[in-house]
Amino acid sequence: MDNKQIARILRETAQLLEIDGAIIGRYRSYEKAAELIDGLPESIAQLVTTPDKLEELPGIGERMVEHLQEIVKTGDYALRKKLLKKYPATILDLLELQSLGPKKVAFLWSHFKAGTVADVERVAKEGKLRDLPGFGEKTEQNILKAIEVFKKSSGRFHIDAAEAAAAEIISHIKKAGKAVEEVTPAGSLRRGKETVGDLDLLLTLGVGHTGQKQIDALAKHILEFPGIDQTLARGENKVSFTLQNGLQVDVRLLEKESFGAALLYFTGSKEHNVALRGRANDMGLTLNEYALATLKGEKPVAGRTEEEIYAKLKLDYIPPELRENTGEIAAAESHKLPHLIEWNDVKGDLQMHSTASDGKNSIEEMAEAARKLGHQYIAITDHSKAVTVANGLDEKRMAAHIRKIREASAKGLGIRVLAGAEVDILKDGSLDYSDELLAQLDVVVCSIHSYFNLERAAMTDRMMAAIENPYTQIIGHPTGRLLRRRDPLDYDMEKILEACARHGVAMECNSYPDRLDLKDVYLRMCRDRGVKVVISTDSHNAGNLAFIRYGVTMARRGWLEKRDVINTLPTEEFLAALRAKPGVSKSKAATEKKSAAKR
Ligand code: DGT
Ligand code: CA
Ligand code: CA
Ligand code: ZN
Repeated sequence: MDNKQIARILRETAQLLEIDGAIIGRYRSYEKAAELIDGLPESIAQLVTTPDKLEELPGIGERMVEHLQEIVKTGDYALRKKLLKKYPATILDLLELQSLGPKKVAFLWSHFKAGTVADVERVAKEGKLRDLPGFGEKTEQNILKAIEVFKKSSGRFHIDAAEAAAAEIISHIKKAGKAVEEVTPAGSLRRGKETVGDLDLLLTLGVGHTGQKQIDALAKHILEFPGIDQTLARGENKVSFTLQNGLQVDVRLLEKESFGAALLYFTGSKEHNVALRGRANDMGLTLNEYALATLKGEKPVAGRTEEEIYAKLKLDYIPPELRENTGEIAAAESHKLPHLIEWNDVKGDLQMHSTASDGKNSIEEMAEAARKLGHQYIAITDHSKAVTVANGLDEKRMAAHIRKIREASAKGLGIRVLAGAEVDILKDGSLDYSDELLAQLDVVVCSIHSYFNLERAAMTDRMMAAIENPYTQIIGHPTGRLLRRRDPLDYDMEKILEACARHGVAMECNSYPDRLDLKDVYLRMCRDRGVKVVISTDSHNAGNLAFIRYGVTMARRGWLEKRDVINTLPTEEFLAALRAKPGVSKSKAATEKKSAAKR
């Protein structure tokens, strides 16, 4: 069991307890433990064997140690199971809807026995929610809106959840030993899509293990994976099942000779495959999941590796992230594919929160974790005062916080810590801090956290005003989307990117798995229009810093190269590449910052 799963069990227990009307202290302890464990680098499954060490962690007491031992040992938690007898598991879906918290969910359950999204939709459509205490007509509308978003994306899974599930299944399958040569994820996960509909795994059989009896034994082993909810199919060379969270998994068992052709086929996308097949046909060849072969006589010409198939099709190798039939085939033909950014190209992380606002770790802890990841610099960017729910800092607190960050950086933590803030873009597009305070910051990230539903024209004006503000350097999570939960803000992206290019404002590629904002198409527009991009994590704990990989994957899907992303530059060059603030020449800014760091 990995930390993510343990955290999920704890979080669900907390949510169910809260729905059940438990007192706050009771569910908060589960919630806190979940948050901690989610971001913990050490494995809980290991730590439970040394309870004393486990108890040293903040907020983990003797009782929680026992709970964790139970979870690691049994793979579940008795209290959670008991609560799931009382409430349907689908009640947890309701909490995913924006504008529904545990109190309201409990209320809906006790009044209408509404335990699924469909139930809630029905009572909302019947107009039964508007007169309830604490609801009102606006809430009813918002709930219906949230249900639309949920329905559009239901059945899809965040990339981190899909990746974690794949890793576990692969590790189980590999216990079969020599029967298995390799297991490789294909499909949308391999292409790095932000959400995944189902998992496609390709298994190559070990040499001498390709007999039907051996394959049957292997299929049986695969279906013993403990996380399986239902077995869907068990064919000659395919097994399909669902996991407890509803994710479907298809495992295809293949011989090595056709691995390349199968990998190409099952990686997709479908549109890329169709285009490749057309090209093959034009060349007198045929391409399927077994091989590339001659049209006449079906003599195989390639199949073991993707590289050899692309080469035979007279194409450069196309990285999976680009396989969407959006120009990659023409580019591969003319040797014009981008040299995509890689994750170790990134040298810093420019959005993260500390305990000063809604983060879980101190400045020093964030710095240490970032240093371990190999970063040369980070910016601590706590929230500004408008975001009261996230304990945003007023001007006085922020000024003190800036001093604290500079002191921490001066301590020599082995990494440069820049003083930043995530400054709210208010309804009218003005920023949440005075120019005087903004001038003191090294890094100014500006984001929208309120009034998500302005009309397109008003939202475009609001963004324009923020970009035209001379202190704005980076736009944080630019479209505000939450995958599976909230639609992107509606504004004229073309106009906004043109303004960013003109003013030297960078767009953030936010690596947080439920944001991944900007999306690939917009990142590619940034590249084509010369808009600078910054890849950041928006971390709320030290463990989140590793999310940077997902941002890099999105950047790759957006065809970005190292030179398109300014936080691939070393510290001073990065600072020089940020938009210079008024009255501060770039070279002067760099020297000032240098001496500030030395102080
Ligand atoms: P997903 O699961 O919705 O996130 O997206 P994919 O891309 O993983 O799609 P999936 O699981 O339906 O199929 C995996 C790959 O198999 C897909 O990317 C391309 C290939 N494939 C599936 N069905 C077809 C088809 O009808 N024609 C072609 N050419 N390829 C297909
Ligand atoms: Ca798939
Ligand atoms: Ca599939
Ligand atoms: Zn934010």
